[in-house]
Amino acid sequence: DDYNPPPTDIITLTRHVLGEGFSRAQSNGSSGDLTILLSSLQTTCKFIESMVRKASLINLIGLAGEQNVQGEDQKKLDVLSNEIMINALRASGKTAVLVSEENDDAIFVEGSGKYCVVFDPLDGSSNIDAGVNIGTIFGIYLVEEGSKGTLQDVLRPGTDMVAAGYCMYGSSANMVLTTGNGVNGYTLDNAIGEFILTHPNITLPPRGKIYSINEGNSAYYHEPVLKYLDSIKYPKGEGKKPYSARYIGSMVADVHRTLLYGGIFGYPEDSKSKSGKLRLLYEAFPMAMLTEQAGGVATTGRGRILEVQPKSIHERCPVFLGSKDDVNDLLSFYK
Ligand code: P6P
Repeated sequence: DDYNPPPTDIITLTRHVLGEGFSRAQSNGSSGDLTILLSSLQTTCKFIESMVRKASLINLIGLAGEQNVQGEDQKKLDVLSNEIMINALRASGKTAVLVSEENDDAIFVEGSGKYCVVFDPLDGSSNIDAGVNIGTIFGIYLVEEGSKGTLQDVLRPGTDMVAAGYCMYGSSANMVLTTGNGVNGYTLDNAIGEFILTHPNITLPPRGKIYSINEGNSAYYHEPVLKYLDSIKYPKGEGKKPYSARYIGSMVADVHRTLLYGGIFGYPEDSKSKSGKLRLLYEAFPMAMLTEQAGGVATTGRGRILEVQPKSIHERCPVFLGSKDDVNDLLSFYK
């Protein structure tokens, strides 16, 4: 009698979002389009995951021989992931404007789609060859009232986003998503090809014990950052212990750990990178929306990331995000 039947009431991502969609429909009459859009995003992430898994086998490792808009060497996986994502989003029939880290210009989709998706198809790709976790990051806007989809629809503050998420390709594929009612995590069950709800209602602890920043840039840091780091490495006060340093150098992996364990992640501006390194539209905004929806704080050091008004689709912005007490401690050095 060691027969233990498998669960037969599994909550897949599609079922879970449909459920949220249903409650949203009761509020604003959404027609399920977001659910359809998210299922095309799921397909993309499953495809990318399968490629990332096989990468070393079908020699996708290594340079594709081209440069992207950032002037970085494109890895083959980058190129394929970007193509898959653009094709799936276009084919969904629900999109009007697409912005990809890999494309100089925005892509305008013919048809009646009403969603704009900004994304980094394979963030952290400089780590691909080392087998480090990488991921897809995306944010979703509704086109503005009466718009058919123009550049203005994607040059809006992150507060206008209706959904945001990432899929991390690691020992398993983890999708983390918010549609504005909290944050949920799903794990891909390859046996049935479904993302299963495994981390309902992800909530950041008010304070963590980990800081995550590339201290190799310390020589370029401005005073407030240096003072904050000093305060957590050489804490004053009876019994205070220093924080642990954890830095993977892949934003999806560093943010995922921060959402689950708490603490603070940062990529500040410094004397070398005037606006930091991370991209506003498809790195900072989605991660900031997730962080706030999980009860945390996401700031540029001067203000709330989500309230930044983008001027161009590839602009950068300084990022600090994580547990609210930790980020507020950092902000106290900016006074
Ligand atoms: P650095 C990866 O290339 C990336 O865009 C993010 O995923 C990551 O957080 C950051 O750059 C790492 O940058 O300068 O610390 O190597």
